[in-house]
Amino acid sequence: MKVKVVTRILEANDRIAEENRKRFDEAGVYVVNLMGAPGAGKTSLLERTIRELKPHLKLGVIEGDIVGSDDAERISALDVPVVQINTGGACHLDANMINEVLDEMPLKDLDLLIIENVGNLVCPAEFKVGEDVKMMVLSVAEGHDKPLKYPLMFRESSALVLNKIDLLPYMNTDINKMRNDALALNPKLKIFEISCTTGAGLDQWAQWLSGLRS
Ligand SMILES: Nc1nc2c(ncn2[C@@H]2O[C@H](COP(=O)(O)OP(=O)(O)OP(=O)(O)O)[C@@H](O)[C@H]2O)c(=O)[nH]1
Ligand SMILES: [Mg+2]
Repeated sequence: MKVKVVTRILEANDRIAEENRKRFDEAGVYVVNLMGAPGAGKTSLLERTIRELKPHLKLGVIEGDIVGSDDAERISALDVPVVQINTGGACHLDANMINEVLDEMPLKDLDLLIIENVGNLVCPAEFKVGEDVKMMVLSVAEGHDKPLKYPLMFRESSALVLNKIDLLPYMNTDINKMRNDALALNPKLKIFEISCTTGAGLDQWAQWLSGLRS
């Protein structure tokens, strides 16, 4: 019985995700669902990415957090359209939450919409929101055991950004193990090693991201 209920919730979510996807396609906007644990560096990556890509692409952002508008304020300072969703306790965004804010986003004017999911290494991977692709940020500070302990998000993502490589000299993290374990879970995963603090690796990431739409 419990399994049946969960299945129905996911089916209802998938139907709304399809609706969202249709609206994104009609508007011609490419949509990324960006996931990762609290503090991995999702908003920092967005700030860096916006600075790199703003001259070439029209970007928009939807921020998902349990409470507060800190992340939306950080993005708003860069002068791109942003909407903050507060889940009020839920540890992930779902398709309905996205559906409810779509009228507030100038979708037709955008090339790329990035949705920053609630900081969590598990739940966001279970819910489609209508995105073209899922991507994730994992910081080296989280430890090299994370891919094997939290496999779903690695399996669901098209790209993995290994962030905070500037901290490697101070950590016992084996970044090669992180990479290899992630690739064992998902051989198609595109992996970028970056530092939002120093800017290392950001060119390559931004170039790849901007090429996805075509
Ligand atoms: N050393 C270092 N710190 C970083 C880097 N990227 C982000 N940080 C710091 O990590 C902290 C968390 O960064 P955020 O970008 O807010 O992380 P987030 O994933 O958006 O966090 P939530 O939205 O709360 O899930 C901040 O203090 C950042 O300055 C990095 O490459 N190196
Ligand atoms: Mg954030």
